[in-house]
Amino acid sequence: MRSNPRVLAIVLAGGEGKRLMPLTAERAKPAVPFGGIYRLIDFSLSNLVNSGYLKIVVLTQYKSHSLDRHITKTWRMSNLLGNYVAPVPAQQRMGKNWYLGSADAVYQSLNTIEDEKPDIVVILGADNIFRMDISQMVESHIDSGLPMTIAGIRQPLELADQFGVIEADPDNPVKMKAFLEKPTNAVGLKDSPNEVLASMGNYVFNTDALLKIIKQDAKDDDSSHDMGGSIVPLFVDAGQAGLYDFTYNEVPGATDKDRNYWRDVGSIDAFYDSNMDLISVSPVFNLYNDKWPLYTGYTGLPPAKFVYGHHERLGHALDSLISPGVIISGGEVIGSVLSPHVRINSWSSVRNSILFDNVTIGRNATVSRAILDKNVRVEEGAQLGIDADHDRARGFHVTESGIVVVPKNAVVTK
Ligand code: ADQ
Repeated sequence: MRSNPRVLAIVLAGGEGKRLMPLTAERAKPAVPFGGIYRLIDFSLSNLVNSGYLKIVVLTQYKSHSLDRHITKTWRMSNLLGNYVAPVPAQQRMGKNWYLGSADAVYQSLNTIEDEKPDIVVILGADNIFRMDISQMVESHIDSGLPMTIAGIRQPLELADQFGVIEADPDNPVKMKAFLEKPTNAVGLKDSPNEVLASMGNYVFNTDALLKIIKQDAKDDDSSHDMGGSIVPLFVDAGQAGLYDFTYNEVPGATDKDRNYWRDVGSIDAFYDSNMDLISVSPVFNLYNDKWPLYTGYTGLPPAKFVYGHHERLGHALDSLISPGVIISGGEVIGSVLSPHVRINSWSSVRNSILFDNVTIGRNATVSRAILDKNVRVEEGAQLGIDADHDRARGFHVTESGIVVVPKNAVVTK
């Protein structure tokens, strides 16, 4: 392997995100807005670009329109050096079916690898919030001499059934001994019984090994054709799977708190909590790190504006992320994340909530612990997130922990 390998990155962006419904009713999970101005996929793409990997294909599938639009608008790169971020839709090449699983998505798009002829293929998920210098993982991969490497991070034992769970080789910490995809009976780590080592869904492969295994898996009718479920175990069984411990990852400008931040925002509660992580006074994930910028799409918006509103009621926001294009007029916003074009009107109160693009909060309305999808309008005097039974009666989803979610374009009446 040459010291400066040619790397192609593949971002798996076909996830349906069922547990994020209704936020994924009309958009692919990687296109779900996050942190006011971002979409979930911006984190993986920013990590790749900041790591110097500028040849990227994004495999899309389910409800990919807004994702495609976001990628083509935001992630258009200069072609001068042959760099690209290219969305590749399902049914690119082989067979009539949509992708069966993430490994099938790679199989159906093998021509993108064969055309590029990279030495190494990096495969990332598109639904995680983190900062990672992928080149450090690639270096570790090359040093290990193994054909495949997976990134691991410690996670609470009770979440083990949502992740691939890794057992490191006790004699060789950069090698995997065993791997189980979403086990229901996982055992905690020896040195920390309440934690497991989880796969972050990020993989590095030598190209020849990936092509061989993906083609082999495609012929296996019993396979789930999934990266975690099928491909990783094949490497582990052959004693050929490397392990990269995310705690070694050093990203410029990271704080002690957010150095190892990684969240899988698979559920509404996780999505909500992860947004809230951004706004704490000393945030667990710090957006204000210009040494590892997070890129996104909005351009041409006016600054956020705060006005007194009627009868000199002070429009204000505290402990909140307020995007450009927002107008807060005589209402209060506390502990919340507001996307562009949100309007907050007089005597209204928005607390501990997430408002997507173009949400309007009417006068005297109260919103608490809620997620409001794009274009939602809360009518004058309406209450949301105060009485869960009333919220459910109006057809809104309320999570066990009491977060209410209002779908795109809905009107919240009294
Ligand atoms: P999950 O996230 O549950 O677990 P999956 O649903 O396959 O696995 O999603 C992984 C990535 O692939 C996501 O970015 C998703 O959008 C994308 N994806 C899913 N199906 C796809 C398809 N058919 N076509 C294209 N893209 C698709 C995975 C691993 C676990 C690991 C967790 C970490 O399988 O081992 O622990 O990620 O979050």
